[in-house]
Amino acid sequence: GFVKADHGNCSEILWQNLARNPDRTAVLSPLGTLSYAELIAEASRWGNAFVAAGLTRGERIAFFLDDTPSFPAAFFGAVRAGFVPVLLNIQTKSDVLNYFLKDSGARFALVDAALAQVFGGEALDGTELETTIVVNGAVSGAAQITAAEFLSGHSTRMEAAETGPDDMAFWMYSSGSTGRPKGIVHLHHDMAYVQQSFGAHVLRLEKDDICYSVPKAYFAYGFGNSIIFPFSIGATSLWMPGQPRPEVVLEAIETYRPTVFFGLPTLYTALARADAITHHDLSSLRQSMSAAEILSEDVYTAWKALVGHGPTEGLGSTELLHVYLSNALDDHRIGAAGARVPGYEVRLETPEGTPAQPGEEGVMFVRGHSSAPTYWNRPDKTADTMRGDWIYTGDRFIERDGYYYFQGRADELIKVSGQWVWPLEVERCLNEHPDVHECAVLAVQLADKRMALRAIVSLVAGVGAGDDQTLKLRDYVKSQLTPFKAPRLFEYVEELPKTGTGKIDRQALVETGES
Ligand code: 3SK
Repeated sequence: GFVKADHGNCSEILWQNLARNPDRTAVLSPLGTLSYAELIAEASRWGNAFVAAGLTRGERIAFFLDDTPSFPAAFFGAVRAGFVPVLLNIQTKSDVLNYFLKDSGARFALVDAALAQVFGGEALDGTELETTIVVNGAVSGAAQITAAEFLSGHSTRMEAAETGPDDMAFWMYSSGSTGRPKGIVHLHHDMAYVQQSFGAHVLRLEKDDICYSVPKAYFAYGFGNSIIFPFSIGATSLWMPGQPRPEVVLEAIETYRPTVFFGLPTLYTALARADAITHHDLSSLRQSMSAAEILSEDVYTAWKALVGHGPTEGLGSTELLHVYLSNALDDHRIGAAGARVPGYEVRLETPEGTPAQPGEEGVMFVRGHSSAPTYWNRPDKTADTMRGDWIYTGDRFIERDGYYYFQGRADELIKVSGQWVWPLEVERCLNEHPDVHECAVLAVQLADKRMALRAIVSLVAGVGAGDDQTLKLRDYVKSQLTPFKAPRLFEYVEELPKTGTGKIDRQALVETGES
């Protein structure tokens, strides 16, 4: 059975490797390689340095870090000492950063040198921040010190603080598709549970595996891929800083020869279309995973033709910490987010509050022992989402043969010409048109207060935008769906804005529609 892990301190995930395989490679990166013994020594220095700096148990430390070896070292040092890393999206702009710092009350922050400029001025106004520790480079402002200085003289050994399994361990913020982002509080036992469930039952890494997660570790999906799964079994994790442009990713695969690759649909789409793909040796890959959004059949097939296997699709959430619905490596249903991952219970509820029958649509609830108990300081949002031990996901699904098919968000239904439309259905239809590279369909209120659909479309290379194109796409939707589902407004963009996690940034699109 699945039980709440009894890890009193989640740093045990890393520390157990000290006795088991101290000399195996824990971390690979362009900035250097660390064995498990070296990573643990480095993490100890961080933990001891935080204690010496006078932090108190449970105190938050803001992490504004790219994927480099400093991330896991500082993370494990902080949690081992009983402090709480707040893992921030490094694409955050200064106004939202200011909100994160105020909301978390962090006095200490870790920032990559390449990002240190953002950590000044507006971002710090009115916050409690006292010390910014700059990793991987030089300081660029007052109240900043380098990691070398901060860590200097601290011991490379460290005992775990007396935390318990239900104590707060780390936070991540929801990307906030609407409203203010919420601080998602995870506990010390959550990481081990994710390994027991998705790690042991779906991913099933071997010790010789090298994991490469393009989604970064501040994102829950990347955090599991780069930290929880490889370190739980003594495998290797590749940490690549910088923008994951297709050429960079392909080069990294050729150079570091990862065996297990983690991406998102937008990345697989870009890689499958990159001219350079056929010039790179991708033969090290034995398994690829995808999450967060639906992967199109074309991209699944293109990836399979390139590397010999399609990406295994799953779906998770930051509230649950990782994936709770997944396809299996040897049983993949195209278009399905997946089946329930062992260790999680899922149920679909109809709008009437009754259990949805197979083939009937319902909103998904999930439970399992890795779920965040609360949002920080947001009792209203906590009550909306954390319902007893169930998490209300707000995602609508249909279940067939134990596999779940995503139908859109529960809050996205809009009424056009007196009839209900799910924007996702229109998006899917447009995405099937050969001229469309990607698109988003949103509701927009017209001057006379009626609602209409607005499509924001990026066309494939070589196809021109304009009224003729709009007519063509509108006619296509009319022919495939029903006429009232054809968007009234079409806008063409080079590229759709993405969140730090690679999803289409719908909130940014809503804002451009309002201006
Ligand atoms: O979006 C997802 O599918 C996901 C997967 C794992 C962890 C976190 C998230 C949001």
